[in-house]
Amino acid sequence: MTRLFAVRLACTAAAAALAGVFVMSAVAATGHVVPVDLVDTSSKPAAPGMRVKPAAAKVKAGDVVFQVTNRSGSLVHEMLVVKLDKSGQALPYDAKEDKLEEDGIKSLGEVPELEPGKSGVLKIKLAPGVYALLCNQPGHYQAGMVTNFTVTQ
Ligand SMILES: [Cu+2]
Repeated sequence: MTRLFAVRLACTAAAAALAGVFVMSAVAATGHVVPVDLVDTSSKPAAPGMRVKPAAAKVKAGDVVFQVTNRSGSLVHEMLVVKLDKSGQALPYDAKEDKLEEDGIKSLGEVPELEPGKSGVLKIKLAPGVYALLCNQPGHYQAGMVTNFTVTQ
């Protein structure tokens, strides 16, 4: 009786371990996961300004899964992925609209407007190069809501 119970426990543990392995490989197959926080002065804790904060600044080429969360207490934010020709490249700005000209930038995908506290996912295939992760809500890019993101071989 005691022995049988022990065997059953061992089987359960093995099944759980196997399930764990399957979950891990499923994640690996769908790409590198990069959590991204969108923050500003109304976030808790408060950020010094509007920022795009990826958990990693670089990732290997291939499928990338951006898990984007708007951590603002009051503002709508979004995240666009824009291919840059080189790091620090100036992007075409529409001063009237107070935002980047979306026709003039190579946006490869986005998590559109997120209300405070909301999250969204963008799955995208990225080749090696330099990218900008940015928010193009009016005024936000100028306020510093952009960061470089590097994709390596
Ligand atoms: Cu924003």
